[in-house]
Formats: sequence, structure tokens, C-alpha cells
Amino acid sequence: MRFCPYVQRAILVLVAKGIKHEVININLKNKPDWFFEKSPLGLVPSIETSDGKIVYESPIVCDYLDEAFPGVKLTPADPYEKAQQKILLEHFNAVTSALYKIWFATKDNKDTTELKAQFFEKFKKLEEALAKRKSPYFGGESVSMIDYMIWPWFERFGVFDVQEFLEKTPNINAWYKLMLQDPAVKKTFTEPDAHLNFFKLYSKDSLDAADYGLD
Ligand SMILES: N[C@@H](CCC(=O)N[C@@H](CS)C(=O)NCC(=O)O)C(=O)O
Repeated sequence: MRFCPYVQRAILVLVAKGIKHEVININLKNKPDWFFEKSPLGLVPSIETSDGKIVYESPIVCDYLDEAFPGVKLTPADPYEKAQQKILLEHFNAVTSALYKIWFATKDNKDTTELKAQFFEKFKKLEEALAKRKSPYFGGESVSMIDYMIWPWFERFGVFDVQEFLEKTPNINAWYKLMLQDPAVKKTFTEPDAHLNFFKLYSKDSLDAADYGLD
């Protein structure tokens, strides 16, 4: 699905590693029957290799792509560093949960002040982790798996109306600017307005949401 952040994770890894691929978009409001054979949980992303292997769940897909295919290695070889990236991802999962709570409240015309404060509490933990690392990226001196795993939500900050918090987290803000220059990020980038318009349609259960912006 063109606007799914979990899908973008997989595409970032495919692009960064230069893996030849074809994307089949699924309209999640109208899933074809065959889709459940390719993705038993009914979620995107799911990948199918040229020899028919199916892998789904974005962190598993990304790890599989990194391990099974040649190209730049995005996951650190050192087990402790690898564990650190997984821990950061768990922290980030709390951030995304907080973001979706804001979105649901906005959809229902509820006040989001408290939810935004809760989001910032969790977001600050990421800022502290990056500050402690003293490196430009979350995994060190160059882009790695954890950066791609978390990037898609930063592209969608406008949807959750939390852009102002980037100004309050200088290390993340510097990282954000660096990431905008990353070739895989540039290749998979969707303009903030398109994300917003998609989300507006999606909230109204529009069947055409997934096709937003196509002729
Ligand atoms: N845990 C899954 C989450 C994927 C997910 O939630 N994808 C959404 C789209 S962004 C989806 O497929 N939703 C199915 C639906 O709406 O029925 C992963 O990491 O891949």
C-alpha cells in the first residue's frame, strides 16, 4: 500500500541494498482473496522471492532482506550493537503507538494536548539515546537498519501534527536533515501533503484512499 510506513521500511531496505524488485500495491480497504495466501495476517508488507519464499512482518522482512541478499550490510555484525538497535526499535514502537493515539483523537475531534505530551515523553528517550551515542545516526557514523526502521514516521509527522517537537530535539533534528539526503530516503519519499491527503481519505474509509495522487 503506497502510504504504509511499514511497507516503506521494506522498500528502503530493498533500495539501499540495490535488490531488484517489483511492488504490487494492495488496496487494504478491498483486499483481493489471493492476498491472504501471500500474507496470512492480511497485513502489508509481505515479500515473495523469485523462488516462491514468502516473508512478512516488516522487521522480519527487513532482517531477511539484509541477511539473504548481497549489497551493503545494514545490520551491525557485533551482537551487542545489534541488540542496541533492537532495543531502540522497542522504544520507537512506543513512539508510534503514541502517534496513532493522537491521530485517532484528532479524527474524533478530541483534544490532543495530553496525548502530545505523552508522545513527547517517549520521543525524548530517543533524543537521549542519540545524544548519548554522540554519532550522527542511531547506529553510528553511517546509516543503518535502525534509521530505516524508524524513518517512515518522520516523513509523516505532519499527519500527526507533531513537527514542532523536532525543534525541541536537536540531535534528532540534525539526524532528520541528514536522512533527507539519504539516497534510499530520497527515492521512497512522499510529500507531506500527499500523506495528509491520503490520511484524510483513509479516515473517511474512502475506497480510493490508497490511490490518492494517481491519475
Ligand atoms: N506489524 C506489521 C504491521 C503492518 C501494518 O499494520 N500494515 C497496515 C498498513 S500501514 C496493514 O496492512 N493494515 C491492514 C488493514 O488495514 O487491514 C509490520 O510491521 O509489518
